[in-house]
Amino acid sequence: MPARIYPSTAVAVALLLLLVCQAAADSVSGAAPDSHSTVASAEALASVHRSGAPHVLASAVAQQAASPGPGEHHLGSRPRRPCATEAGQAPLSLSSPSAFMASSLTPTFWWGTATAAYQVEGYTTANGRGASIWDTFSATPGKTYNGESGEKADEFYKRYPADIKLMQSLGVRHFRMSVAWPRILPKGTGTVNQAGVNFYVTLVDALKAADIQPYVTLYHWDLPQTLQDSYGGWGSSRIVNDFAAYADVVFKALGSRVTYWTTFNEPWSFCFMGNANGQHAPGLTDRAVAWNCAYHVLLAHAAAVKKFRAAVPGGKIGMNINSDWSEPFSSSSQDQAAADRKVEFMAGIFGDPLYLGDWPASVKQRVPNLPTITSDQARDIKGSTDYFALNHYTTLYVKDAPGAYGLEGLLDASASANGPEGLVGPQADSSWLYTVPWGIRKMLNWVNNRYHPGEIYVTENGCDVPGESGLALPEALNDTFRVNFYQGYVQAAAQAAAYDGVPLKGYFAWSLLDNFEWADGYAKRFGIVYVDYSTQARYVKRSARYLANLFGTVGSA
Ligand code: PNW
Repeated sequence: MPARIYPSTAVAVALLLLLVCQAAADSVSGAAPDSHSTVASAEALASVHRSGAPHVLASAVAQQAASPGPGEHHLGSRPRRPCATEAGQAPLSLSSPSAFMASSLTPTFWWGTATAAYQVEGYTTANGRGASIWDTFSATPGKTYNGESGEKADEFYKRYPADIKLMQSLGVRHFRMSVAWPRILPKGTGTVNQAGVNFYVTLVDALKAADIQPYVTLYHWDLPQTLQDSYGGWGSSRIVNDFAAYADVVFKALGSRVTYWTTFNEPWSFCFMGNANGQHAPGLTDRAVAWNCAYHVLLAHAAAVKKFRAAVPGGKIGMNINSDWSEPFSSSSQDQAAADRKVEFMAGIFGDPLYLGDWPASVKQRVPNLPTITSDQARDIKGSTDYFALNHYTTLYVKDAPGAYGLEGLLDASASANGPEGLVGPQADSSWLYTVPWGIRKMLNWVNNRYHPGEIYVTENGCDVPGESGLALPEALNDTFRVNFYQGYVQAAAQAAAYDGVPLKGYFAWSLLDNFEWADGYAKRFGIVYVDYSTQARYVKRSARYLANLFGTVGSA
């Protein structure tokens, strides 16, 4: 672990809150043309708190999370400055906020941006890379928007030196990236492609030379096609040893350079969207395969972690678990139980085995032919992560609905963005994404109270902006919707840490660059940096400058 981690979480969190407030104040008080919408958002957030909505809670845990922290109920009802007392701390000098951030906050909290290999690298046939299931899926008519693929993406494979400079200019100190399995082992197993290994060694060294710590995910969805073809990929137990062998190659190549790792990005997404509703690669529609995938992911994780302990002493490893927050539609015990169940069917599918040693009881009761986690397997799986990595975007209202199915199977619950008081929050460009800052606070509390993981990192959070792809460049760069999203979510996450005792250690914005958004192709833009795909030019959006301010360096681009 790098030396700049944290003597005191409490102090770091208080400083984080102070900084979020300060950055908000900066964006409001500066000459920024988006000041009105930033103010508007702060007021919208305040009205949620004022109205007490949502006042129906999933559990005692959530009740604790929902209780206002000191000063919180004042949000928006008074000028933004000064904010120091919101963290319960004596006011600090804010005469030089940038220096304050750089010297006090940055050293104690991880600010980062996140990407994934297939979404940014391009050069999908260069230097011996084999085909992945996403190359095949994208090339299948009707599977992705306009038939788009990651063939070019952001050309990060060649352009990473300039992108690293860009990150430096934004004060980014941590960079979440993934390794493409088919670059390392073009056929999934067997002969190592040294050119692929060299690419990641060079990239990691370049990041470190720029004082940016790489945070490496081994699998962000680009399975070598040969493994899908030969035995059905994640549907087969044969994947377990193949993944562990691949992981070991990467641990040996990068283990002396990288401290923080994750095995899998969002297994819920790739198992269920890839195998149950077929919207992602490999495009299957068989729930039984999706549950086998989840099971094999857990076994493959445990097998890889065994290799990790031997190859990377002192390293830390986790799994990026994604979950929406589920807010009960009403205060009835049935709706509360339904909301609990919905989170158990998302975060709990992986979180429960990793921290508690078995599937959630609600899952065991409902999923037919659920693979059994044996006591031997549980011994390896339970306790195999060093920290909790949460990917979180949105919240839905959940009602008890006996007989109702979700993507995972029988849930006896239904979910909707429509709550008792209207829409849960402003809708982003993606139909599944609504801006709901209070949801991240509740989600963090759920994770902390159920698993007590000791350290929690938010490893993805961000949004696309309604209509952004249709906007002219100047309008796209003035992304106040995204500024408001980040402001709300970072503030709510900081409240979870400061008021609820959540051990939040870092935050990664998804994403550094507009990139290949899977089935949505290039139509959805999640970047804090705009990419003109016809020229590959990068343009810093307002949200990047907002985050740069948070990250400790006032952005100037
Ligand atoms: C995550 N959904 O994917 C992934 O980790 C990223 O690669 C992706 O770009 C990002 O979130 C934004 O979508 C998701 O439909 C894909 O609910 C789809 C969903 C959620 C997350």
